[in-house]
Amino acid sequence: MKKIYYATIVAAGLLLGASFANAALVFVETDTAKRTEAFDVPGFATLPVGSMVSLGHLDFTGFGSQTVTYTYLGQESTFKDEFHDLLSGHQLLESNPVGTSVSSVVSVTGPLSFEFEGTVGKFAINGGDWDKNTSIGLIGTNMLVGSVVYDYVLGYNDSAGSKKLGDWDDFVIGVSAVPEPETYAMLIIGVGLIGFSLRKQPVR
Ligand SMILES: [Ca+2]
Ligand SMILES: [Ca+2]
Repeated sequence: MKKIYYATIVAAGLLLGASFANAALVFVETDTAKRTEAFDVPGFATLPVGSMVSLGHLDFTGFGSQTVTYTYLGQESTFKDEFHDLLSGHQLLESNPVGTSVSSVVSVTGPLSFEFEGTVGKFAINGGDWDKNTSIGLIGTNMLVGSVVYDYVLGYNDSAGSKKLGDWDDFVIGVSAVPEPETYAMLIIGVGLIGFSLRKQPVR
């Protein structure tokens, strides 16, 4: 009986951990825009001209420490665009092979600390300023690209005539968060303590 009891608690902890991991990142929509050009990065299902795109920023809302990984998925820029993970100081470049990733350990809630750069010195900061006519768009959520599912896929629009004109394929990244091992451990201990205290309560 006891064994089943503890196995249930551990299973509940793991389930909770998995659901928290999925819920660690949230895209905050601040505007919308319409695709006026084709999305030309290979490996994506068709994203038709005329469909709407959410514009905004990606927040960390998880607890504990989580490793956030940014993966380069391709580009259709006529400029040299870049992605900067400002927390680790690492960058993704157009010269990197598709699938190249950088990561950093995040423990502070709020906008993730990254930016896109295009046309030299023209930035779109996640949760901060966007230089004129640049924007960060949501391409997909829990999206399968190649053989990998990313929590979020983001596309940068580097210099369209206006925010209403674009394709959000000028630098495309996949973003996923995974809890650090000690965060899982804390969670399992927490669930265990809740189970223990429930068990101590007298039956009425
Ligand atoms: Ca395009
Ligand atoms: Ca483009």
